[in-house]
Amino acid sequence: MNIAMKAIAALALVGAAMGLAAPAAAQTYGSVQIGPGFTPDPRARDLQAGGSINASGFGGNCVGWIADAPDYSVFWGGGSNLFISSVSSSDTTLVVRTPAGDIICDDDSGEGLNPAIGFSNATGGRYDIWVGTLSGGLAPAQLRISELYSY
Ligand SMILES: [Ca+2]
Repeated sequence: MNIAMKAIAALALVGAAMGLAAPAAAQTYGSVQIGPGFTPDPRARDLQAGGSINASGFGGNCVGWIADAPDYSVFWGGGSNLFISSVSSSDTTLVVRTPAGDIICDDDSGEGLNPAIGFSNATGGRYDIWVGTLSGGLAPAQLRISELYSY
């Protein structure tokens, strides 16, 4: 795993209303409500990455294929650092909608071809997360939510 803050992704703020599912859409793989000091760290969720939406349509550095509904949501208590990573033997990507509605994407900022997005002093609220596959199709991946590390 990387040292905390090492892999903070370049941010691509693409705007809120980019056609992603409405905030009320149910997450395919659930959600968690956590805050600074949460245990266990990381929270891990196995899922199938990928979907029928081309994330490059969101602009910026967004790439990969994602589902319509969010895969997972984190309801963050606010403060401290928040790292969102996907660990997979496939080349996966991340799309995250912040509590402010900004869309942030990453491809390979984690270990190997894993995507990782880090928020310093993360704003409290809801983070909707999509895990994509760079080349399309579905692939098993493990989403990891951490206050300490990217993966
Ligand atoms: Ca990747």
